[in-house]
Amino acid sequence: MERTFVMLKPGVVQRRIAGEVISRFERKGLKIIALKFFRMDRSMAETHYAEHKGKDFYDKLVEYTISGPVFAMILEGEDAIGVVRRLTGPTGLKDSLPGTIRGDFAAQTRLNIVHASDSPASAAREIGLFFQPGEIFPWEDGNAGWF
Ligand code: FUP
Repeated sequence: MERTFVMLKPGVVQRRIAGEVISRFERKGLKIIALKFFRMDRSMAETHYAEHKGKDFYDKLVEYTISGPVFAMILEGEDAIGVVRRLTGPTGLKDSLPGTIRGDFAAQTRLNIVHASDSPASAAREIGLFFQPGEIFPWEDGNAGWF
């Protein structure tokens, strides 16, 4: 089992599509084991996107990230990092195909709706940045064999 970090960015809240996006992760069979709704401050957004500091899109990316509340969550499942990245689709608008979350809901690369960890190292870092251990609730289900 693997854990990954997913964030539904402010545009998801503004467009009232959070349920639809979360539903895609649930229907795949991933488990939500942590979830919070909050507005990030600038310093947290800058820490989260530190790898992009200095790039031309960085300032606007940070502004967008703190422009309103987000849903932050941890999803668990077999190969969860790869599974979630395939569900979200690639970063760039031109590469994200219909059927993926970004392909279906995002009209600009910068406003691409969701963030998802891209490696075990980033998943560990991001989970640690957004959640305390006591905010994570693993659970068992009787249908586990189906997923
Ligand atoms: P991802 O891991 O798919 O979220 O992609 P990145 O970490 O490379 O990019 C983080 C965010 O920066 C993207 F969600 C959108 C923004 N971005 C741009 O605005 N322009 C770019 O050319 C690349 C990324």
